[in-house]
Amino acid sequence: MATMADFEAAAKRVSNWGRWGEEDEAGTLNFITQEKVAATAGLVRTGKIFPLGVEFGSSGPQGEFLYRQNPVHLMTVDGGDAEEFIANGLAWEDNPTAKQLAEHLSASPMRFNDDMIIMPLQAATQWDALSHVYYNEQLYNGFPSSAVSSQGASHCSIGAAIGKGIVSRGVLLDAVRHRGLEGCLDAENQVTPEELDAIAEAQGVKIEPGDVVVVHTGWWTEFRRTGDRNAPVAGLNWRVAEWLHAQEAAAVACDNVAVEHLLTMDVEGMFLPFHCLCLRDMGLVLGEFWNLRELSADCAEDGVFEFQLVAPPLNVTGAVGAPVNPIAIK
Ligand code: UVW
Repeated sequence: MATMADFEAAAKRVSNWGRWGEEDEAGTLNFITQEKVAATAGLVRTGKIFPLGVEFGSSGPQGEFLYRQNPVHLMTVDGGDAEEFIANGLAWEDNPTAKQLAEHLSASPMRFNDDMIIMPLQAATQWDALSHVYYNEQLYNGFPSSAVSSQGASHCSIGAAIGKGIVSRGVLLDAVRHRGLEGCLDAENQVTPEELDAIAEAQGVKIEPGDVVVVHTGWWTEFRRTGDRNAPVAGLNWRVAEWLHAQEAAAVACDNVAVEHLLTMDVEGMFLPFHCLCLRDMGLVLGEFWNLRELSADCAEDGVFEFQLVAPPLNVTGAVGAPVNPIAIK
């Protein structure tokens, strides 16, 4: 097992604090330049679209921990309400605007439906903002952890990512197919930097600065097959943070719960070391619960592992993470 001294040395090596200025809150998304975005247009060759967002609903992946639940979706209005309202009036009769609405509805066949959703922003397909995870009371770029209060994050919220798109070249590294598996990676067997190099070489693809690295672990496919929310998570080894730093990647995303491997403590005294290095030291956002099944099948078929990735997070004020429906376009 790695020691805290190993972790601290790695943190120093990958640190991007000050790299884009003292006030920077966008971190490695700064690698996505205007030229980089323009070049993604050339990656669209067939017009095939792969929505990578999973469904936000009651059968989602949450539930094992009380602090995160699956979305609760409620209807607040449906067409039948109008009939009831027109027929019985109720308290809306006291409100002139509502009264006018009732008159319009009764004079017209038009009806409408409205709904609302209650959910943790981390419920399903999401980006972790840079304020999501920290240690030693500091966020990315040295902002104090007190920047996150009951009012939300005043620094390093998901809003810092909004201005950057997120649009870039996405590259799929398919650990499942590389290991010759059909389903999910063996949870004991972490994805290492060396394996990512081997996958990239075997796929004939090279990671370039500003890329969003997307790693297929098969977890989502396994979850849909078994419904087991607690299925052991195979993911990236903590040392992959240094690998991403060396590639100058803009972000990383996986089809699993936490991007990183969750089964064991790999650094003595530090839980979620990959999160800590990526979010807090490098300033690199993490994408979780991405559905890579169809994209993986298509990439295996045509041998093209790069695509235009369009993945803007929902712009929630002060949020430490946000839902996203990423689209890969080939
Ligand atoms: C934690 O659970 C802390 O992080 P994540 O949702 O990013 O896996």
